Amino acid sequence: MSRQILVTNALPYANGDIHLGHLVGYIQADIWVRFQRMQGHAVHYVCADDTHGTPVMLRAEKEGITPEALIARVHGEHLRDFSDFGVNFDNYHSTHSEENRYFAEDIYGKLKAAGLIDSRSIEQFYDPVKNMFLPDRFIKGECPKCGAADQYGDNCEVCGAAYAPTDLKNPFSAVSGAKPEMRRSEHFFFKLSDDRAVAFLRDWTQGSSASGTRRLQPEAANKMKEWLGAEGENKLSDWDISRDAPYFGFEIPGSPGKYFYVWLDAPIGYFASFKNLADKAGVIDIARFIDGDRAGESELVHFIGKDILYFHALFWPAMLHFAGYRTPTQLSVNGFLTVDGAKMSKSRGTFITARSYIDQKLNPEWLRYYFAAKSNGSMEDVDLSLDDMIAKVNSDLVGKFINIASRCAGFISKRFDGRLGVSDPEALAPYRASLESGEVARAFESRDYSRALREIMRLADVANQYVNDNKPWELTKQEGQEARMHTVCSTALNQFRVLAGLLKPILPGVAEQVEGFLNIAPLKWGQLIETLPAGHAINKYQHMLTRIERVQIDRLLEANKASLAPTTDSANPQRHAESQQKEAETQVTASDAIAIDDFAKVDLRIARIVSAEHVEGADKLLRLQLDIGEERPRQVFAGIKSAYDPALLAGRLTVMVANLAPRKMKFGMSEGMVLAASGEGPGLYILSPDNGAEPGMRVR
Ligand code: B3M
Ligand code: ZN
Repeated sequence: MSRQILVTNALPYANGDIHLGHLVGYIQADIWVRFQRMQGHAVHYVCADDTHGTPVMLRAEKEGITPEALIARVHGEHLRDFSDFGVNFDNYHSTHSEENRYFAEDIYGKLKAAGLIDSRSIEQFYDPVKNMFLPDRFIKGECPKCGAADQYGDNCEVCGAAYAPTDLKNPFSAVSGAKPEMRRSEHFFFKLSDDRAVAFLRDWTQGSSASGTRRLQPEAANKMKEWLGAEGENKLSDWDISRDAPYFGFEIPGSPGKYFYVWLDAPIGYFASFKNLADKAGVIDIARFIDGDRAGESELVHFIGKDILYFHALFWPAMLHFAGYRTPTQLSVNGFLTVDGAKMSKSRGTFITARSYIDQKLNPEWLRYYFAAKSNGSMEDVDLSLDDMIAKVNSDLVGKFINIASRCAGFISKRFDGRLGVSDPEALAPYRASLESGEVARAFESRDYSRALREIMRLADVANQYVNDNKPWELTKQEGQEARMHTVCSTALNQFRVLAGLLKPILPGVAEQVEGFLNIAPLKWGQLIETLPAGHAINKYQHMLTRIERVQIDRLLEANKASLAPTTDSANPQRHAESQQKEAETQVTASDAIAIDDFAKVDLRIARIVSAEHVEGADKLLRLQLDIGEERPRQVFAGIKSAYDPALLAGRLTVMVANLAPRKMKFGMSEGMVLAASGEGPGLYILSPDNGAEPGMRVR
């Protein structure tokens, strides 16, 4: 029976570029969708941009455009990135849409009617310069635990402590630099701590859907157990779902000046995109996919990253359930992407954007193949090991798979007028057995693509072995071996056809070329077991996939480094990088070399800027108090007034020369010197140490 499946990917936020880390989940979902369609199931695959909230509002303001203009531009960029990687949504919509407003209001109204919306007054940081309440990520200050400067309002990147923004020491607004004030305001809450919600979630997160599949992967289900606490315990807090104006989003009906929090309407965007598709297509029965009492008639499958599990396994199903909608059949949660074993890094160039990959002319199917080979259906992180990717693509795809066709096709077109001969059933038997066992199909179904590929590559080995054993290039020279050679090449091409079919969910582009070459209708799973008969005409073989060369990867890394170089010459990053290098070279030769002992005479220390203030009567200087772990802070006058707002300096770490002879200045003693970088033009940049440095540490 044909299944009815609605598949979604997480909605990317509308203020940033798509990078390879995003693509892991999108490629995994797209492969699953293509597989299901090859099986003959009906799949609707939708996504949208997640557009609301403070970051989009502020970014648009900074660019001097409306939020609507910003999200329209980003929508185009995102959609183009996805389609260039073969991620083919049936619809790519926006959370800033009438459909989404409709569902958000409907769900909110029903939750309210169910007694699950509360309102209470809360105290929150307010930016008196920008006249707005500050989301946690726009408040910075010193970590209450370890004292590290410049930490975000919810957790410390240095010591890892989690806290409330109100716990920060010397907080400041990251928007204006102003010192925030505490203000009260009325907020709406979704009562997740309600007994009904807790009981529902305990059951939902551990259970299976009607079809028998577990809703959550085992690791995710365990995480939920932790979050929900033991039976009888209630660890859930109510969820704050409103924000005050100014906010880019949907105003809450009946509550002027209050807006739905971006995360309230973001997942609802799945339904909005689907409704938009249904309205355009005209033939989809949308109720079958979203109504609570028709859940048994269809499946709803969400592909998400593990960072947003909380939203999708707690808030979202609870919202849906208590508003009378169906809940997800399954969440497919993927881990983070690392590159060569490390977190993606802008300075190493491993923070690779989707666009740069395409611009550098790398083949998207290489990445699809590699991500598939590293995906096993678990929540583990996926490592993109660049040399391993090169090796795998070159040896598996080009060396084993494409090679079968390139070795045999020429004989068929030259010697047999492009017509196949009789195939050898014995050589096809392992293929038949594998297809009948359903091994590859089961692996695809459970999203264990690496297992699917192991079996597919085993079959590719079988074909290569067969060609090696039968050597058509020798048969062609031997008298009376014509028919044998015809059979060998035809058999190998039939093996190749099956492999292309099995790989088609992963490599849609290559599969399409194979279909053209073999002159066949689009490959379907159920037909793979058939054999192209003698007399079937194929087309001339054309090369389908090239090898990856290391230089292409190096260029890709370089491109992602260059785009992040300091912006003094941002219009031409290439030239900027070159001129920097020249400067460095001339310095080495031009300046007189010093011995290491000379350098060691300078006592450089990490210093915390305890306070910074203007100096009466000085137009260049700021008075700094610098803590370098001594009993009392040092006073230093620094000529950085043109470049820094003193309010933004307090709390920061920097580097100072601690053994400079004190100098008496008009305004007082200066007991050291702060280092700053400058170039020909205006602009001054004091130094910051990497995370982990402490006041008083020696720099050498
Ligand atoms: N936009 C992911 C993020 O920006 C978020 C996903 C929404 S899925 C409904 O971190
Ligand atoms: Zn800390």
